[in-house]
Amino acid sequence: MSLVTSAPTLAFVALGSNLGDSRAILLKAMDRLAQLSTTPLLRSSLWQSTPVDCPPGSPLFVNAVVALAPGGGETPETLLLKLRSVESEFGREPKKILNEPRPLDLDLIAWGNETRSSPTLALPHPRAHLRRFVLQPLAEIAPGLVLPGQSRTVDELLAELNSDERLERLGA
Ligand code: PH2
Ligand code: MG
Ligand code: MG
Repeated sequence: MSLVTSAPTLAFVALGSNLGDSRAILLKAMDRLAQLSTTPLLRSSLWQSTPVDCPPGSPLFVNAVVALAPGGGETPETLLLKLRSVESEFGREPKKILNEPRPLDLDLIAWGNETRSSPTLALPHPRAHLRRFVLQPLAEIAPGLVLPGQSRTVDELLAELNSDERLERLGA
């Protein structure tokens, strides 16, 4: 008999919305993502954030991060397809303008220690470690996580971050 167990690989997904009832959309989307996880979802708070690299006059965002435990047959590529389809369920349309307002954006930030650099999937997300709207919620659920390619934990990255993004935690 073996009692050796190992923690499941976690996939981290960043959620963002700046079109429609963003708070309600993110809460519903988290429930939807829970269906893709074999263990209860780890959920950050909802954070209101100022737009980064968006068209002038873009609305404020609501952002969050969740961690899910993918099922046995899942790969980063199959999960990505499911995330795209959840975005569509919430009314996301093909983009016409870079970073235009959207009801739901689901970005795969990391999947365990996997790395990818294909045109459709980069892992870990190449800008995750630079963005407060990702790091701040991520720090609530995985402060000690070291993203592949980084030497510092999420908490350390956040403490050292030089960015003028403003974030405000939204109450439940
Ligand atoms: N997403 C982007 C670009 N800029 N800014 C904030 N505050 N939050 C986001 O989710 C976000 C962004 C591209 O997807
Ligand atoms: Mg995004
Ligand atoms: Mg996206």
